[in-house]
Amino acid sequence: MKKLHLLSVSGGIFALLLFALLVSGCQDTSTGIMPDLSQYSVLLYTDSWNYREGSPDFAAQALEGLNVTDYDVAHNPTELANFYGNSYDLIVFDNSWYGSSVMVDALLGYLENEGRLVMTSWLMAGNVENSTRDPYPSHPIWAYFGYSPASFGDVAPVYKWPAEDALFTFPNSVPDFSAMTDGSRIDTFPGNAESSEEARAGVSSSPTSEAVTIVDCGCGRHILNAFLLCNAIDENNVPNDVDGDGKADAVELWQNEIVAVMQGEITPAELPANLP
Ligand SMILES: [Ca+2]
Repeated sequence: MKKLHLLSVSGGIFALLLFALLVSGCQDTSTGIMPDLSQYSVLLYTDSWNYREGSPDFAAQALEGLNVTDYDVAHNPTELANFYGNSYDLIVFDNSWYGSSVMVDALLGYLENEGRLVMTSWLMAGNVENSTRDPYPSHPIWAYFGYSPASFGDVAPVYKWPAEDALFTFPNSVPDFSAMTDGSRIDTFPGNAESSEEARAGVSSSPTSEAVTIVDCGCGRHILNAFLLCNAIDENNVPNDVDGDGKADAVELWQNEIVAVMQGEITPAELPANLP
């Protein structure tokens, strides 16, 4: 009887250990706190390829996967103008198309109001195709990320620096973006980072303060992807899943970036109205 009892106890301990191992394998809780995002006011701007072609929109999927189901949405500068003057806890800006100078100025004002923002953008190419367009590459908004646009080009791999950084491990384990498909002839904007600490990824396999394509502000409130996350698809529009975990890699990175900027006490900030 005693032996059976010991076997039963050890079996129970083994089951507990197995359960703990499975849980910890699903989510690494040692690198951050999972915020309850359902309580916050969120604005999504998306004009991504995916949205425009009727494919799954990665940023929207990321929000909904984080229990953000009631949020404002704009798909172009005119729709965004409907929300000027509102305050938001978080803005997710998924941009791969033309913008407006008012729109960029409004986002800058939101950052000046200490707003929280995760952004992927094509606006660094604002004056590339037509010299009469606004000079977005020289807009002061980029300095808020500790980033300055330096070049642009076709789709290129994006490597994590370093791979074990919490930005790439919590709550999802995110692979390098090595299988993206060309969405336009201008897809990637390797730039210069003010400091190596703020440079989180780039187009070279080893870290450098140049050729940076993911940069944060060092303030914990905003992150810029200087490449088009909507290109993380194959030629048949199937989302990239380089790490084979069954989840679109772009959704995984959006979620990690959102969770990274939603740590600590959250205060809503105004998206300014009546800009000059
Ligand atoms: Ca994946």
